[in-house]
Amino acid sequence: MFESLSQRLSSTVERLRGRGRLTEANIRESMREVRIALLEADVALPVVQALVQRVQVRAIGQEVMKSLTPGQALIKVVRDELTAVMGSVNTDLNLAAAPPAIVLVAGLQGAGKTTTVAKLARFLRERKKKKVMVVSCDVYRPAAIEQLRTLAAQVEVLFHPSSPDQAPVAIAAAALDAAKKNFADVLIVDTAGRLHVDAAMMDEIKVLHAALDPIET
Ligand SMILES: Nc1nc2c(ncn2[C@@H]2O[C@H](COP(=O)(O)OP(=O)(O)O)[C@@H](O)[C@H]2O)c(=O)[nH]1
Ligand SMILES: [Mg+2]
Repeated sequence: MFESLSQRLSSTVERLRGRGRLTEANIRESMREVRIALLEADVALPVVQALVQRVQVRAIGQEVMKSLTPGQALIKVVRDELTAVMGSVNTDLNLAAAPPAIVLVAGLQGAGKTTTVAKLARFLRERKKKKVMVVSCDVYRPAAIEQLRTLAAQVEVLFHPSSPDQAPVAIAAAALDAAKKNFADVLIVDTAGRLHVDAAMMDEIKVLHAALDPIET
């Protein structure tokens, strides 16, 4: 994301330079570009607003306006603030386990877990050359399992079928077995969404976690 944003900002800055000095008005204009780029990159609106606000405050301050290369200084401010939002350390997935490495995906309802399972599966297959299997332990939401089946086909990874009448921990155990038999490098386990206030569902995820002993959750 930073690459496209950086490019966009650079071209805005170039345009501004053509018109002479960086001014408060044209900094505001480039902030509009930043805002659009972030929104297009699917960053949540409150996050975008807070970030643009912080960049703007710094951009019209000494740091940028008095810099010999204001355009570059502005880009640096944006980069700093983006880094602060996204976390300054980029940690890779830890898959250094005896295969299959198990990734358990847990979270709130509608948070994007199933989509993330598919994106991660594709990333691991294409970029890391891993043989990936996915399985759904979401036996609560109608069509949750079918959703993952469809996505697995799209991203061309192995799909371990499950059904709503099975217990999640039984599904997990069967999938682990299948992953081993298929020599999968990674097994990604999708789960039903849950709230921390739902004690039964929280117990379920604990049991799943204990049964699978995932390397990443
Ligand atoms: N805009 C946007 N929508 C997403 C993203 N990830 C998932 N969604 C959508 O959010 C909805 C819920 O996603 P899903 O993966 O089924 O969430 P789950 O309930 O946590 O498994 C679906 O309509 C997805 O298409 C994302 O990164 N950006
Ligand atoms: Mg889901």
